[in-house]
This record gives sequence, structure tokens and C-alpha cells, in this order.
Amino acid sequence: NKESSSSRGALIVLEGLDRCGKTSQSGRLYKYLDEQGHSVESWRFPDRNTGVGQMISSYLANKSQLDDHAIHLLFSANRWEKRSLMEEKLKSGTTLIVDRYSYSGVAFSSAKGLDIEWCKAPEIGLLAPDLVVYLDISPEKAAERGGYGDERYEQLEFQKKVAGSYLSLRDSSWKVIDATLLIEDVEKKLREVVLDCMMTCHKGKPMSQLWP
Ligand code: 2DT
Repeated sequence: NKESSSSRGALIVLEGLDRCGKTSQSGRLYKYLDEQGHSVESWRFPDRNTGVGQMISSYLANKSQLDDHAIHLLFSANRWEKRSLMEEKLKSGTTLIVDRYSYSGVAFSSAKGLDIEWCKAPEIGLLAPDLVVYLDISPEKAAERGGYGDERYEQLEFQKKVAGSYLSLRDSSWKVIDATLLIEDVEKKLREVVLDCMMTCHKGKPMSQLWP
């Protein structure tokens, strides 16, 4: 049941704190949709494979230092360099499951104290997701999950600020899923909202741009 080339794919974004399960849920969702015969790709931001992505990667590993505004703009540039490919894929009927997007950009930078409107500005004109799924977990619970790694933002105090920033970004188009449920239950809920969204896009919902 491959979609006809005349109907577009959906832009699905998964957001949430570190250790909320985004990456494993993206993987499971991708596998499911692929097995069902959908045209689907799994993406993530930052995309560390580009030149800009390598600068970001080195910053996150604490191997380089950058001004908060500068790194914010690099994260945004990293999305801009993928924008045309993203549009092409969606138009050709491929659904994209994206692990983090502009919301991570704004949530993490504003958690450092940058002005939220300033943070949102470079994202204007990127493709707006058809669905944002927020995998909801408290910073404390997330920290209990096998601990954080060594990357720059993986600390409880900072994650608490990020959680607050995410909260102020949430709007009615977000679907919030309790990330502390069993992994299979999260997966099931995720599939439901995603299939529903894909259907809407398939039926001709127009693409839009940030910020809606
Ligand atoms: P991963 O651990 O998921 O690779 O993320 N981040 C991410 C930002 O600060 N701004 C952004 O625009 C994006 C996409 C979140 C690496 C870290 O980078 C943060 C965690």
C-alpha cells in the first residue's frame, strides 16, 4: 500500500528531554511504518554529518567553545541546509520522522537565558511540522534512566530549565504522550497519532511554515 506520488508525506517531529525515549521510539516507529509499506525516512537534528553539524558536534562534546548566540544560529543553519531536501521528500510522498527540530533549538537556547523571540526568529520559514509529539517525562525521572552521558546539556539542573522552556512552547497542535508508560504503550499511542496525521496529509492538508 505505497502512497501514490500525488499525495505528500507528513513531517512528524518528536521532542522531549534527554532520555525521554525519543530516539528508540523514532526507530520503532520508522520500522513499523516501513514494514507497513509506507515511504518513510528517519531524520534527526542536529544532523552531525554536514560541515555545520561537525561544528555542533564538537561543541556538544565540549571540544570547542562558542557564544550562546553563535551556537544557536548554527543549530538553525543545520536545519536550513536540509530544508530543500526535506521539502522534496515530503512532496514526493515520503513521510519524515524527525528526532528534534526547531523546538529543541528554542527550548535549549532560551533555557540558557536567551530571549525567546530572538531564538525563534532564525527558524521562520522552515517547514512547519504536521505533528509534534512531546514525550513527557520529568527531569528527575529522566535522570534516573541510566544517567546522562558526557555531553554538554546532560545535567539535571539544565534539563529542568529546558523542561520549563518546552512548556512555554507547547500549543494545541502538540500531542503529549506520557513517556513513563511502558515502551510498548508509548509506541502504540505514537502510532495512533502519527497514522492519523499521515492520513490528513495524504488527503491534501497544505504544507506550512514556521511559525504557524
Ligand atoms: P541529541 O542528543 O538528540 O543528538 O541532541 N539541541 C538540539 C539544541 O540545543 N538545539 C537544537 O536546535 C537541537 C536540534 C539538544 C544533542 C543536543 O543538542 C541540543 C541536545
